[in-house]
Amino acid sequence: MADHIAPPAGSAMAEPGFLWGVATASYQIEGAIDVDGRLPSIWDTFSATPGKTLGGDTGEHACEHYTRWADDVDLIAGLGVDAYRLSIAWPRVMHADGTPNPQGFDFYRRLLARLGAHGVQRYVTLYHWDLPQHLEDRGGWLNRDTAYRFADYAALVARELSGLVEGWMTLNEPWCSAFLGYGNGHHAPGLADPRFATQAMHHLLLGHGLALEAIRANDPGTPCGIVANVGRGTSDSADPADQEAARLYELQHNDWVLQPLLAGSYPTDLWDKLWPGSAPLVLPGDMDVIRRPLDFLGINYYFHSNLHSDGATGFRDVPLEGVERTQMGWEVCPQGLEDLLRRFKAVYPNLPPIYITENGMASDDTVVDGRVDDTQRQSYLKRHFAAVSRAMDAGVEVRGYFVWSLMDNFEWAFGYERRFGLVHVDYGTQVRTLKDSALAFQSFLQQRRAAATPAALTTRGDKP
Ligand code: IFM
Repeated sequence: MADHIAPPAGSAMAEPGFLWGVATASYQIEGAIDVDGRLPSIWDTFSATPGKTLGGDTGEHACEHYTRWADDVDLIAGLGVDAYRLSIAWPRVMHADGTPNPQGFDFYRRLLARLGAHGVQRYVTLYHWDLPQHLEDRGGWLNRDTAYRFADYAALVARELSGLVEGWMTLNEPWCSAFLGYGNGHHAPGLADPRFATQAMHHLLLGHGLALEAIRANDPGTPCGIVANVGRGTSDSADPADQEAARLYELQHNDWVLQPLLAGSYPTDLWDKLWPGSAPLVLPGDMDVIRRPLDFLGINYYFHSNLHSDGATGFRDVPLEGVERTQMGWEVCPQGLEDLLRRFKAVYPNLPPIYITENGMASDDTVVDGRVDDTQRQSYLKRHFAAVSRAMDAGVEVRGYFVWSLMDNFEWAFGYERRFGLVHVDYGTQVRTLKDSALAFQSFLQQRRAAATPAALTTRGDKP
């Protein structure tokens, strides 16, 4: 029998107005990479390159969501969530000449309509890392022009899917696109130079600001935001050099993205201290575009890191002994999420309302007699719900929480080995099995709905 996952008794997170959801991303679940006019993406190229992903895994089949989408929507609705966060694959919906691909849009229209028919709100990310390869061939995010192409794409999608979406998110985790993609090469396109990372980040954020305007012009009234991954970094050493290392870690992971978005400037210690000589080229007016007001901010949080000085200008990760870790090796630290939310509110007075757009963990889950015992995930989620609840009690406005992920999927450079899903996927048969955590989440959502007044329930499905 599944344990019960729930926020603490009396928490605002248990009220009907709080949005509970699950999340996925196009490349991680869709498969069908070469059908109905979909163009190649940088992740097709990268994952097909020997040595880039664990076991040589690619997104070629993934969860076959492109053909199994209707059953997957029913699965989502069956969980009882209020909302589903998904992403649109840019190479599926836009031809290289900028014109729409009707077959790609048909897929997303049917998907979004079925979600809507079930009363599930739709939160749509425009860019979750699957850049069309033809744009990478012209420099990708190192080319300023890509920011303008992204705005064209955002305008097209907002126009085509207007009325089917309750919330738009421009970019997912620009830190990962910039740093892992162009700074250390762990992700597509696999380039490794901090000067590339800072320039890519600038163009990503510029693209975000341009896209906000494009979305608002083409789907007026639907809230728009961006999703940032954040990391908690502290040091177990009181040595000032190690304390400074922890400060630089958070600067690099969090403020590199949040400061330009919310304060219109970059934390210059990035190029004055951490990566000397890596300042990006910023043109007059760019920061005003980047700091355009957000309707909400998505926060993705997973773990804590312990930092020491690297003996020069940077930091190094010194993993703590004897702490709880996930299948990814990530240190479990719910308190870090509360700390960060409180810090962001203190540092950025104009912090918009927050959605936790991703939180969850990977474990080596197996189906035994039709059941998946994922006790650690249930405990992980419950403790993170409590951390968010404490941050809300301290005055941080959090409006919703999306568990990552709906189902096991392609975990980028780690392929299919790492399982983040509430739902187990057998990649041989594509059978989906609700893990105990999914059953526990479902049971919490059912109880919450049963306790809600009829008046509160009629607001479900309305735009926030
Ligand atoms: O799977 C990813 C997701 O695509 C982006 N955020 C982190 C998740 C877990 O690594």
